[in-house]
Formats: sequence, structure tokens, C-alpha cells
Amino acid sequence: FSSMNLMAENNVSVKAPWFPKHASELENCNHLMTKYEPDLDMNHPGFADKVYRQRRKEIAEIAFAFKYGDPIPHINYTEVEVKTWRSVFKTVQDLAPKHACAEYRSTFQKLQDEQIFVDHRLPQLQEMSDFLRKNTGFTLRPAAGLLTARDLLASLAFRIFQSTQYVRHVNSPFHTPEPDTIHELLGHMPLLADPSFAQFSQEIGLASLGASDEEIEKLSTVYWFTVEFGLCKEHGQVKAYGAGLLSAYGELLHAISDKCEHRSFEPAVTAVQPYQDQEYQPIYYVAESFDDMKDKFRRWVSTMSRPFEVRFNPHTERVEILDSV
Ligand code: NLE
Ligand code: FE2
Repeated sequence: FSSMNLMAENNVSVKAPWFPKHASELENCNHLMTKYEPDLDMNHPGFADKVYRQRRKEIAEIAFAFKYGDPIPHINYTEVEVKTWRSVFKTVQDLAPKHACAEYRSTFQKLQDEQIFVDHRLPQLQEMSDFLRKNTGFTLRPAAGLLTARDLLASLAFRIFQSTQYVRHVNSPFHTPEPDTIHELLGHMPLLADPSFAQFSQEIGLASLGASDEEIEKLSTVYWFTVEFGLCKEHGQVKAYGAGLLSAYGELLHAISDKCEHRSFEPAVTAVQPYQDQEYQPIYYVAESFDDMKDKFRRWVSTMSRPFEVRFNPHTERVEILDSV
């Protein structure tokens, strides 16, 4: 950063979309994508289930009311919700030793040792947030549903992960097209508790701040094929590190079968690969290793056109803007 000047926040000379400069400003970053909601989508397993839809509303209200610094409210999960959790949890417990990457296996074990991952109750977001803070400095903030890519990525810049708190419908435990708390807990949390992966997550977030719509699209596509659906090699074998695979055993088994295509991760190519989010993916990108994925990502991201750089100050939880000179 030696060739750059630290600039006053309101003194940025470049035109860029608004972005949060402090963790508290993430209150403006909770825009939802209205797809796959039980109220709107006739194919949603909860579409005809009034009780389920009411429950979703109650839990969404918690996210909308949440303010920076609040403890995350405790949810009393119902018996049906716990049953759904148990069935997904047990399957992940069976499949992870063989199919999940080493980083996932190790933090999953830690979560079990600390009694946060147990089969008879859902972990609460607050206890999970405390666990992450201890391990990587990440914390959680409740989200009401699927966020826009810009908002989700922005929060990562502050080492904050926006997490849903409602549970998928009991009739589709093996896969849901929308995020739910089981996806966040079993998919994202073990990796956010890994220092190297946490670092990568923050870097993709920092790269997104003030980026153009076109760049956000590319970053979110890379996010999709890494954080959500990434595969990596381990001693010559293909393992899953993507959260969307680790929380959905239906798709996990598909991803390692011969019914899909494996391509090697190349950010410039991966970033423009069209994808859909309704069904299992036909294509997955395989990284040589986590570190290789991070190196490639860094090299690619440095070619992005944003005319300033940002740096996160963990003491103030503020993003500082550095103007390239
Ligand atoms: N398909 C995932 C699951 O069922 O857990 C959720 C993906 C969210 C992007
Ligand atoms: Fe996700």
C-alpha cells in the first residue's frame, strides 16, 4: 500500500456505487431476492402449507428488526424442525468423512466436541457466532432470506456472514434451492471457522465493495462455484468444500458421481460461466487445493478495474479507502 494515499471517506474522487464503510451500515444491506419463497413459488414445498408460511414470517421479522450490536434472538425450534435437522445432520455425519475436504472435517469435529453440533437440537446463531469469533473473527447477522449478491458479498468484507434462521420444509430435507439455517450451519459454518477459508471469504467481500454491476456478477459467479459449490483435490481424490453441497446430500452425491462435469478452477473462465440455482449443477469447478484456489483468485481479482483499494481495519470494524496514485 506504499504508493497509495489514505483518503477521507467522503473524499473519494471516483464514482462508485454506495457501499458500507462500517459494520453497522450493513443494516442497509439486507435486500432480498424474491425467488423460491414459499409465498410466491408454486413449486416450493411450503407453498400449500399455511403453518410453514406463518413460521417463515415470524422468523423473518427477527432479521428485519436486528440492529448492529444486538445479540441474535434465540429461536425455539419446533419438533418438526428438529426432526428435519436431525435427518440432514445424520446424513452429513455419515458422508463427510469420505466426501468433505479436510478443513471441513476438522472444524466439524471441533463443533461436535463443543456440543454445538448435536443431533437433538439446532445450534442457535448466537452460539455459532461466538464459536466463529473465537476461531476466525467472523460473526453472524440474521438474514430474512436470499440476499442480493452485492449485499451478501459486502458483509463478508467485514468478516460478517448474513445467515438465515428458518428451517427448510420437512418434505425436502435432501435439497432446497433457497438457503435455510441448515444450509448455513452445516454448509458454511465449518469453513468460516477455518482461518484460510475465512481469509478468502473476506477477500472476495473486499473486492466487491464499490464494484460495478458487471463485476459483482463475476464475483458472485466465482462465489457460487467456490464457496457454494466448490470441489477440491485431496491426495488425488475429489472432495467437496462448497456449502451448497455439504448441506444437501442429494446434490453432494450427484457432484461426485459421473452424472456431471468436472472442470478445473480458473477464475477468469469460471467467473463468466452461466448457472442456474433451481436444480443440481451440471458443471462443477475443481481446485487443485484451497491455497491454489486462493492464489488464482488473488491474481485474477487484481486485474479488476476498480480505481481504488480498500483495507479493513479490524480495530474499528471500518473499511478504509486507498486511492491508487
Ligand atoms: N441446495 C442447498 C441445500 O439444499 O442446502 C442450498 C443452496 C443455497 C444456495
Ligand atoms: Fe450459501
